[in-house]
Amino acid sequence: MKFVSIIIGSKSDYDVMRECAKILEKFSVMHEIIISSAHRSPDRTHKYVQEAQKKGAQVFIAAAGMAAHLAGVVASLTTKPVIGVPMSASALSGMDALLSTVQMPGGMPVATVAIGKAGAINSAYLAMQILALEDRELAVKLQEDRVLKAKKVETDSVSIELLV
Ligand code: RP5
Repeated sequence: MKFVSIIIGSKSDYDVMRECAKILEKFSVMHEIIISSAHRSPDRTHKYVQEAQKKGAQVFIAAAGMAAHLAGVVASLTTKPVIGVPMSASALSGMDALLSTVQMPGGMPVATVAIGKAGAINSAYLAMQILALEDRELAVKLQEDRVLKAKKVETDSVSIELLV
């Protein structure tokens, strides 16, 4: 069973990362979401990544805030693509997590998306774009979504042009 694995560092990340799961649900892409921390539960994180790979995880999405090492740790445990989502969870508004997530050493990539909600959403889209390389049906759905987005720009524009 092929699926997308979403790992969040804390329950406090859930509300934002729900946005990621919602997009995957909308496109009927199989996924699972668990809480596991690079710092607070390192053994659980290691065990989970190994088991998820065996179960069929194709892409990992790892979201964490503050000194966010979760995505990097996941990347160290798998050669599947890892997408990191920096959470805004401290006085630094996610800049800490952004730098911790994006600044991986050469040869250990984490595809890092934007801080917070936009990143959560884009992590789902990026995961689907990776899956769509070998899934024609999903590729067509993503293309149709782009067409709808472009149409929405036009209808939104018309709605405000009429107000002038
Ligand atoms: C990180 O620390 C988590 O991913 C979360 O974003 C942040 C704060 O965690 P809590 O103290 O809210 O559990 O590990």
